[in-house]
Amino acid sequence: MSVELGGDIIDKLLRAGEVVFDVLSRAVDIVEEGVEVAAICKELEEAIAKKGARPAFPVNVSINDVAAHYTAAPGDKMVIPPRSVVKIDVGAHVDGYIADSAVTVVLDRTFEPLARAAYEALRAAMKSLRHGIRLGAVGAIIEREIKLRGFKPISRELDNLLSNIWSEFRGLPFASRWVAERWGDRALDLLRTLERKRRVYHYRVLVERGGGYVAQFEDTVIVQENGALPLVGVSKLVKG
Ligand SMILES: [Co+2]
Repeated sequence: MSVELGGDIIDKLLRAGEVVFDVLSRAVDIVEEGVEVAAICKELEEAIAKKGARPAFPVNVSINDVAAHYTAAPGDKMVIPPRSVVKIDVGAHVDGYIADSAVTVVLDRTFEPLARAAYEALRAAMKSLRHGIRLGAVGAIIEREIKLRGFKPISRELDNLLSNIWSEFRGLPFASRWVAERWGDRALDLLRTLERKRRVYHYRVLVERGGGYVAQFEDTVIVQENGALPLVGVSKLVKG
């Protein structure tokens, strides 16, 4: 698949990129031991808005063994711990055109080689990108770069499953049963890991608090000038 990007789109992408760059440089300055994660998220998200873009997702501040996707919860009192490894991941969009970028701030020099490995892996990946290269090949380059430096990449198996899930279900809800049917029991194990890592989410079963019985009828309608046009017409299923 190949998509031609018009000049106006490239402009928007570049503007989003500038905003993310400015915000990440601010991030590098403010991440310090004892600072509240919530304050970091808030300040950086406000900075995105001030610069005329909008967050493409909540600012992520992921610490130590948390690989990605932590953002402050309401009332979150978490602070940056001493000697930690802090990943700041920022996305901004201009009219839906997204730039997404992350940095690692290490608060202890011991972790510099780890951060360096991630950085060199990104550089190698960028050098390899061109029309027609397979994403799997880029993944292999990233993996090699990280292993070369004595570290372990975050499991490619998980990433593979995640991208399978994405292309199959397009971000729509799916059943773990479907995952097992398509990709087997191993995929089911991996799915549990993805849930723990909050890469995919469980829909909770809704239960009436008092244990009372519940009924449901539902339809989807297009609201028109003179009334509602039901897409399904579920009422025809009901006698009387
Ligand atoms: Co990101």
